[in-house]
Amino acid sequence: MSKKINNTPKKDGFRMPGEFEKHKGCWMIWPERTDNWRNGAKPAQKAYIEVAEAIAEFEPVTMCVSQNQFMAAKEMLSSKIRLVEMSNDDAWMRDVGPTFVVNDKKNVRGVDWRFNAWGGLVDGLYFPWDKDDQIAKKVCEIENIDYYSLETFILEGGSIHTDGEGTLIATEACLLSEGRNPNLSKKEIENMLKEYLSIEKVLWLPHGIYLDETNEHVDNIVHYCKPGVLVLAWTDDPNDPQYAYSKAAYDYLSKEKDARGRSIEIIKLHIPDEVLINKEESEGVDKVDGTLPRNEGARQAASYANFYIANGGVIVPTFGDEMHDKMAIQTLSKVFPERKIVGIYAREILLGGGNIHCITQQQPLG
Ligand code: KQY
Repeated sequence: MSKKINNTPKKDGFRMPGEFEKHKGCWMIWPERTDNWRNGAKPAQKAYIEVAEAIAEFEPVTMCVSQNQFMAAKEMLSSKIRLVEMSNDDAWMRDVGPTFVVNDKKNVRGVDWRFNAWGGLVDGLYFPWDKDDQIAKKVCEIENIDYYSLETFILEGGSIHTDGEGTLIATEACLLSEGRNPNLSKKEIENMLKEYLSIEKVLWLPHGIYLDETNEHVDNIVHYCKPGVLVLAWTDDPNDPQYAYSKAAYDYLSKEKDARGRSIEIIKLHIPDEVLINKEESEGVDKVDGTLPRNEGARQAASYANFYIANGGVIVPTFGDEMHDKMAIQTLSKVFPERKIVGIYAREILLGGGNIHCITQQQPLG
Protein backbone atom coordinates (compact mmCIF):
# COMPACT_ATOMS: atom_id res chain seq x y z
CA MET A 1 0.00 0.00 0.00
CA SER A 2 1.38 3.39 -1.05
CA LYS A 3 1.96 5.99 1.68
CA LYS A 4 2.91 9.63 2.11
CA ILE A 5 6.43 10.14 3.46
CA ASN A 6 7.16 13.01 5.81
CA ASN A 7 10.78 13.61 4.90
CA THR A 8 12.57 14.81 1.75
CA PRO A 9 14.05 12.79 -1.13
CA LYS A 10 17.49 14.28 -0.51
CA LYS A 11 17.50 13.18 3.12
CA ASP A 12 16.31 9.71 2.05
CA GLY A 13 18.89 9.35 -0.75
CA PHE A 14 16.49 9.70 -3.73
CA ARG A 15 17.28 11.71 -6.89
CA MET A 16 15.41 12.63 -10.06
CA PRO A 17 16.87 10.54 -12.93
CA GLY A 18 17.44 11.83 -16.45
CA GLU A 19 14.69 11.07 -18.95
CA PHE A 20 17.26 9.11 -20.98
CA GLU A 21 17.63 6.56 -18.13
CA LYS A 22 15.60 3.32 -18.34
CA HIS A 23 11.81 3.57 -17.95
CA LYS A 24 9.22 1.21 -16.56
CA GLY A 25 6.63 2.97 -18.68
CA CYS A 26 4.92 6.17 -19.68
CA TRP A 27 1.77 7.91 -18.39
CA MET A 28 -0.64 10.06 -20.40
CA ILE A 29 -4.12 11.61 -19.99
CA TRP A 30 -6.86 11.49 -22.64
CA PRO A 31 -7.84 14.99 -23.93
CA GLU A 32 -11.49 16.00 -23.93
CA ARG A 33 -12.17 19.56 -22.80
CA THR A 34 -13.83 21.43 -25.64
CA ASP A 35 -12.74 24.90 -24.49
CA ASN A 36 -9.12 23.91 -25.15
CA TRP A 37 -9.34 21.29 -27.91
CA ARG A 38 -11.24 21.95 -31.12
CA ASN A 39 -14.08 19.91 -32.59
CA GLY A 40 -14.96 18.04 -29.43
CA ALA A 41 -11.26 17.16 -28.96
CA LYS A 42 -11.48 14.50 -31.69
CA PRO A 43 -8.46 15.74 -33.72
CA ALA A 44 -6.40 16.00 -30.51
CA GLN A 45 -7.44 12.50 -29.46
CA LYS A 46 -6.14 11.16 -32.77
CA ALA A 47 -2.79 12.87 -32.20
CA TYR A 48 -2.59 11.55 -28.62
CA ILE A 49 -3.33 8.05 -29.92
CA GLU A 50 -0.47 8.31 -32.41
CA VAL A 51 1.88 9.40 -29.64
CA ALA A 52 0.71 6.65 -27.27
CA GLU A 53 0.98 3.92 -29.90
CA ALA A 54 4.43 5.15 -30.98
CA ILE A 55 5.71 5.09 -27.38
CA ALA A 56 4.12 1.67 -26.81
CA GLU A 57 6.56 0.27 -29.40
CA PHE A 58 9.28 0.94 -26.83
CA GLU A 59 7.71 0.77 -23.36
CA PRO A 60 4.31 0.21 -21.67
CA VAL A 61 1.89 3.16 -21.83
CA THR A 62 -0.93 3.90 -19.39
CA MET A 63 -3.67 6.30 -20.52
CA CYS A 64 -5.76 7.94 -17.77
CA VAL A 65 -9.30 8.58 -19.00
CA SER A 66 -12.34 10.20 -17.39
CA GLN A 67 -15.46 8.14 -16.81
CA ASN A 68 -17.26 10.03 -19.62
CA GLN A 69 -14.68 9.17 -22.23
CA PHE A 70 -13.59 5.75 -21.00
CA MET A 71 -15.50 3.55 -23.44
CA ALA A 72 -14.74 5.85 -26.40
CA ALA A 73 -11.02 5.80 -25.62
CA LYS A 74 -11.05 2.04 -25.18
CA GLU A 75 -12.57 1.71 -28.63
CA MET A 76 -9.97 3.96 -30.24
CA LEU A 77 -6.77 2.75 -28.54
CA SER A 78 -5.08 -0.56 -29.26
CA SER A 79 -4.95 -3.28 -26.61
CA LYS A 80 -1.27 -2.41 -26.04
CA ILE A 81 -2.32 0.66 -24.06
CA ARG A 82 -3.44 0.17 -20.45
CA LEU A 83 -6.44 2.34 -19.55
CA VAL A 84 -7.22 3.57 -16.05
CA GLU A 85 -10.21 5.66 -15.14
CA MET A 86 -9.18 9.01 -13.66
CA SER A 87 -10.93 12.35 -13.30
CA ASN A 88 -9.02 15.26 -14.77
CA ASP A 89 -9.28 18.91 -15.75
CA ASP A 90 -7.14 18.55 -18.88
CA ALA A 91 -4.53 16.32 -20.44
CA TRP A 92 -0.96 17.37 -19.51
CA MET A 93 0.60 14.48 -17.58
CA ARG A 94 4.07 16.06 -17.59
CA ASP A 95 2.73 18.87 -15.42
CA VAL A 96 0.16 17.16 -13.21
CA GLY A 97 1.77 13.75 -12.81
CA PRO A 98 4.34 12.87 -10.14
CA THR A 99 8.02 13.61 -10.61
CA PHE A 100 9.59 10.23 -9.95
CA VAL A 101 12.77 9.89 -7.91
CA VAL A 102 15.02 6.82 -7.49
CA ASN A 103 17.71 5.63 -5.05
CA ASP A 104 20.78 3.44 -5.40
CA LYS A 105 18.78 0.36 -4.44
CA LYS A 106 16.52 1.04 -7.42
CA ASN A 107 13.53 1.97 -5.29
CA VAL A 108 11.18 4.50 -6.89
CA ARG A 109 9.14 7.19 -5.13
CA GLY A 110 6.99 10.08 -6.35
CA VAL A 111 7.01 13.80 -5.65
CA ASP A 112 3.53 15.32 -5.63
CA TRP A 113 3.92 19.07 -6.19
CA ARG A 114 0.96 21.42 -5.95
CA PHE A 115 -0.59 22.32 -9.31
CA ASN A 116 -2.53 25.53 -10.05
CA ALA A 117 -3.07 25.42 -13.83
CA TRP A 118 0.11 27.35 -14.62
CA GLY A 119 -0.50 30.44 -12.52
CA GLY A 120 -3.67 30.10 -10.45
CA LEU A 121 -5.86 33.16 -10.24
CA VAL A 122 -3.00 35.41 -11.43
CA ASP A 123 -2.53 34.05 -14.95
CA GLY A 124 -3.62 30.39 -14.84
CA LEU A 125 -5.12 28.82 -17.94
CA TYR A 126 -8.34 27.42 -16.49
CA PHE A 127 -10.35 27.19 -13.29
CA PRO A 128 -10.87 24.98 -11.34
CA TRP A 129 -7.85 22.66 -11.36
CA ASP A 130 -8.52 20.48 -8.31
CA LYS A 131 -8.91 17.22 -10.25
CA ASP A 132 -5.57 17.74 -11.98
CA ASP A 133 -3.94 18.50 -8.64
CA GLN A 134 -4.91 15.04 -7.37
CA ILE A 135 -3.48 13.09 -10.29
CA ALA A 136 0.13 12.74 -9.03
CA LYS A 137 -1.00 11.09 -5.81
CA LYS A 138 -3.42 8.79 -7.65
CA VAL A 139 -0.71 7.63 -10.06
CA CYS A 140 1.57 6.77 -7.11
CA GLU A 141 -1.26 4.90 -5.42
CA ILE A 142 -2.02 2.89 -8.57
CA GLU A 143 1.66 1.96 -8.84
CA ASN A 144 1.97 1.28 -5.11
CA ILE A 145 4.74 3.86 -4.85
CA ASP A 146 5.40 5.94 -1.72
CA TYR A 147 5.35 9.68 -2.29
CA TYR A 148 6.38 13.04 -0.88
CA SER A 149 3.57 15.57 -0.99
CA LEU A 150 4.21 19.29 -0.75
CA GLU A 151 1.62 21.42 1.02
CA THR A 152 1.96 24.66 -0.93
CA PHE A 153 4.92 24.60 -3.34
CA ILE A 154 3.68 24.98 -6.94
CA LEU A 155 5.65 23.25 -9.69
CA GLU A 156 4.96 21.53 -13.02
CA GLY A 157 7.12 18.75 -14.47
CA GLY A 158 7.55 20.70 -17.73
CA SER A 159 9.26 23.52 -15.87
CA ILE A 160 12.32 21.42 -14.94
CA HIS A 161 14.88 19.31 -16.80
CA THR A 162 17.69 17.36 -15.16
CA ASP A 163 20.79 15.48 -16.26
CA GLY A 164 20.24 12.96 -13.43
CA GLU A 165 23.67 13.89 -12.06
CA GLY A 166 22.82 16.89 -9.93
CA THR A 167 22.08 19.57 -12.53
CA LEU A 168 18.62 21.07 -13.09
CA ILE A 169 17.63 23.64 -15.73
CA ALA A 170 14.66 25.97 -15.38
CA THR A 171 13.55 29.35 -16.72
CA GLU A 172 13.29 32.45 -14.57
CA ALA A 173 10.22 33.51 -16.56
CA CYS A 174 8.34 30.46 -15.28
CA LEU A 175 9.66 29.56 -11.85
CA LEU A 176 9.81 33.18 -10.66
CA SER A 177 6.38 34.07 -12.11
CA GLU A 178 3.82 35.85 -9.92
CA GLY A 179 1.24 33.06 -10.16
CA ARG A 180 3.35 30.24 -8.68
CA ASN A 181 5.37 30.84 -5.51
CA PRO A 182 5.35 34.64 -5.11
CA ASN A 183 6.40 34.47 -1.46
CA LEU A 184 9.59 32.55 -2.15
CA SER A 185 12.87 34.10 -3.31
CA LYS A 186 14.92 32.61 -6.15
CA LYS A 187 17.27 31.12 -3.54
CA GLU A 188 14.37 29.55 -1.63
CA ILE A 189 12.98 28.04 -4.83
CA GLU A 190 16.43 26.63 -5.64
CA ASN A 191 16.58 25.11 -2.17
CA MET A 192 13.23 23.37 -2.67
CA LEU A 193 14.49 21.84 -5.94
CA LYS A 194 17.71 20.76 -4.25
CA GLU A 195 15.86 19.14 -1.36
CA TYR A 196 13.10 17.42 -3.35
CA LEU A 197 15.11 16.29 -6.39
CA SER A 198 18.63 15.96 -4.92
CA ILE A 199 19.95 18.71 -7.14
CA GLU A 200 23.29 20.40 -6.53
CA LYS A 201 23.20 23.12 -9.17
CA VAL A 202 20.33 24.99 -10.82
CA LEU A 203 20.96 26.60 -14.21
CA TRP A 204 18.60 29.51 -14.85
CA LEU A 205 17.71 30.45 -18.43
CA PRO A 206 16.01 33.84 -18.59
CA HIS A 207 13.35 32.70 -21.07
CA GLY A 208 11.80 29.75 -22.86
CA ILE A 209 9.82 29.84 -26.12
CA TYR A 210 8.22 33.12 -27.17
CA LEU A 211 4.49 33.25 -26.29
CA ASP A 212 4.55 29.90 -24.48
CA GLU A 213 1.39 30.00 -22.36
CA THR A 214 3.04 28.18 -19.43
CA ASN A 215 5.17 31.26 -18.67
CA GLU A 216 7.86 29.63 -20.82
CA HIS A 217 8.45 26.10 -19.56
CA VAL A 218 12.02 24.92 -19.95
CA ASP A 219 10.92 21.67 -21.68
CA ASN A 220 9.97 23.61 -24.78
CA ILE A 221 13.37 25.25 -25.25
CA VAL A 222 15.96 22.70 -24.10
CA HIS A 223 16.15 18.94 -23.55
CA TYR A 224 18.94 17.00 -21.84
CA CYS A 225 19.93 14.11 -24.14
CA LYS A 226 22.59 12.72 -21.83
CA PRO A 227 24.75 14.20 -19.08
CA GLY A 228 26.73 17.11 -20.50
CA VAL A 229 24.73 17.28 -23.77
CA LEU A 230 21.51 19.13 -24.52
CA VAL A 231 19.56 20.43 -27.49
CA LEU A 232 18.43 24.06 -27.63
CA ALA A 233 15.55 25.42 -29.71
CA TRP A 234 17.10 27.95 -32.05
CA THR A 235 16.40 30.40 -34.85
CA ASP A 236 18.86 32.12 -37.18
CA ASP A 237 16.42 34.99 -37.78
CA PRO A 238 17.45 37.99 -35.65
CA ASN A 239 14.07 39.62 -36.34
CA ASP A 240 12.18 36.78 -34.70
CA PRO A 241 11.51 37.55 -30.99
CA GLN A 242 12.66 33.99 -30.28
CA TYR A 243 16.18 34.91 -31.40
CA ALA A 244 16.94 37.00 -28.30
CA TYR A 245 15.52 34.27 -26.03
CA SER A 246 17.54 31.45 -27.62
CA LYS A 247 20.70 33.56 -27.91
CA ALA A 248 20.52 34.46 -24.21
CA ALA A 249 20.16 30.76 -23.34
CA TYR A 250 23.04 29.84 -25.64
CA ASP A 251 25.37 32.51 -24.23
CA TYR A 252 24.51 31.57 -20.65
CA LEU A 253 24.87 27.81 -21.11
CA SER A 254 28.13 28.22 -23.07
CA LYS A 255 29.73 29.88 -20.07
CA GLU A 256 28.24 27.73 -17.31
CA LYS A 257 29.43 24.40 -15.92
CA ASP A 258 27.08 21.65 -14.73
CA ALA A 259 27.01 20.16 -11.22
CA ARG A 260 29.91 17.84 -12.08
CA GLY A 261 32.02 20.76 -13.35
CA ARG A 262 31.60 19.86 -17.06
CA SER A 263 31.10 22.36 -19.86
CA ILE A 264 27.80 21.73 -21.63
CA GLU A 265 27.62 20.69 -25.27
CA ILE A 266 24.77 22.65 -26.88
CA ILE A 267 23.20 21.32 -30.08
CA LYS A 268 20.97 23.77 -31.92
CA LEU A 269 17.55 22.57 -33.05
CA HIS A 270 16.05 25.13 -35.42
CA ILE A 271 12.37 25.96 -34.68
CA PRO A 272 9.79 25.52 -37.47
CA ASP A 273 8.42 28.41 -39.50
CA GLU A 274 5.77 30.37 -37.63
CA VAL A 275 2.67 28.30 -36.75
CA LEU A 276 -0.49 30.45 -36.50
CA ILE A 277 -4.00 29.33 -35.49
CA ASN A 278 -6.28 29.46 -38.54
CA LYS A 279 -9.95 30.53 -38.63
CA GLU A 280 -11.37 27.03 -38.71
CA GLU A 281 -9.19 25.91 -35.80
CA SER A 282 -10.15 28.94 -33.74
CA GLU A 283 -13.87 28.50 -34.44
CA GLY A 284 -13.73 24.85 -33.38
CA VAL A 285 -12.88 25.72 -29.77
CA ASP A 286 -15.68 26.54 -27.28
CA LYS A 287 -15.21 30.03 -25.91
CA VAL A 288 -15.50 29.88 -22.13
CA ASP A 289 -14.83 32.70 -19.70
CA GLY A 290 -11.79 31.86 -17.55
CA THR A 291 -10.09 29.61 -20.12
CA LEU A 292 -7.36 30.95 -22.40
CA PRO A 293 -8.99 31.88 -25.75
CA ARG A 294 -7.70 30.37 -29.01
CA ASN A 295 -7.80 33.32 -31.39
CA GLU A 296 -7.27 33.22 -35.13
CA GLY A 297 -3.76 34.37 -36.07
CA ALA A 298 -2.22 33.68 -32.65
CA ARG A 299 1.35 32.40 -32.90
CA GLN A 300 1.92 29.01 -31.30
CA ALA A 301 5.02 28.11 -29.26
CA ALA A 302 6.25 25.48 -31.73
CA SER A 303 9.54 23.74 -30.92
CA TYR A 304 11.12 20.40 -31.75
CA ALA A 305 12.77 20.31 -28.29
CA ASN A 306 9.44 19.17 -26.84
CA PHE A 307 10.12 15.49 -27.62
CA TYR A 308 9.83 12.36 -25.45
CA ILE A 309 12.77 10.01 -24.88
CA ALA A 310 11.47 6.42 -24.66
CA ASN A 311 13.54 3.31 -23.91
CA GLY A 312 14.62 2.65 -27.48
CA GLY A 313 13.19 5.66 -29.25
CA VAL A 314 12.63 9.40 -29.38
CA ILE A 315 9.13 10.64 -30.26
CA VAL A 316 9.47 14.06 -31.90
CA PRO A 317 6.77 16.56 -32.89
CA THR A 318 6.67 17.62 -36.54
CA PHE A 319 4.75 20.58 -37.95
CA GLY A 320 4.39 20.02 -41.70
CA ASP A 321 7.43 22.26 -42.31
CA GLU A 322 9.34 20.00 -44.66
CA MET A 323 12.76 21.58 -44.29
CA HIS A 324 12.82 22.12 -40.52
CA ASP A 325 11.04 18.81 -39.74
CA LYS A 326 13.75 17.02 -41.71
CA MET A 327 16.56 19.00 -40.08
CA ALA A 328 15.22 18.22 -36.59
CA ILE A 329 14.96 14.51 -37.28
CA GLN A 330 18.46 14.44 -38.78
CA THR A 331 19.93 16.29 -35.81
CA LEU A 332 18.23 14.02 -33.29
CA SER A 333 19.34 10.91 -35.20
CA LYS A 334 22.92 12.03 -34.66
CA VAL A 335 22.36 12.91 -31.01
CA PHE A 336 20.62 9.58 -30.28
CA PRO A 337 22.35 7.03 -32.56
CA GLU A 338 21.13 4.14 -30.39
CA ARG A 339 17.43 5.13 -30.47
CA LYS A 340 14.87 5.14 -33.28
CA ILE A 341 13.63 8.66 -34.08
CA VAL A 342 9.87 8.76 -34.72
CA GLY A 343 8.31 11.98 -36.01
CA ILE A 344 4.61 12.59 -35.27
CA TYR A 345 2.62 15.40 -36.86
CA ALA A 346 1.68 17.27 -33.69
CA ARG A 347 -0.11 20.45 -34.77
CA GLU A 348 -3.27 19.42 -32.88
CA ILE A 349 -1.30 19.05 -29.62
CA LEU A 350 0.42 22.38 -30.19
CA LEU A 351 -2.98 24.06 -30.66
CA GLY A 352 -3.84 23.01 -27.09
CA GLY A 353 -0.77 24.80 -25.74
CA GLY A 354 2.02 22.24 -25.50
CA ASN A 355 3.52 19.24 -27.20
CA ILE A 356 4.66 15.62 -26.91
CA HIS A 357 6.87 16.11 -23.85
CA CYS A 358 4.08 18.02 -22.07
CA ILE A 359 1.54 15.20 -22.52
CA THR A 360 3.80 12.38 -21.28
CA GLN A 361 5.49 11.46 -18.01
CA GLN A 362 8.06 8.67 -17.74
CA GLN A 363 8.14 6.33 -14.78
CA PRO A 364 11.72 5.17 -14.20
CA LEU A 365 12.45 1.47 -14.03
CA GLY A 366 14.17 1.75 -10.70
O1 KQY B 1 3.30 21.75 -20.46
C1 KQY B 1 2.59 22.39 -21.19
N1 KQY B 1 3.10 23.02 -22.18
C2 KQY B 1 1.17 22.45 -20.88
C3 KQY B 1 0.45 23.45 -21.60
C4 KQY B 1 -0.92 23.57 -21.04
C5 KQY B 1 -1.79 24.35 -21.87
C6 KQY B 1 -3.19 24.35 -21.38
N2 KQY B 1 -4.03 24.96 -22.30
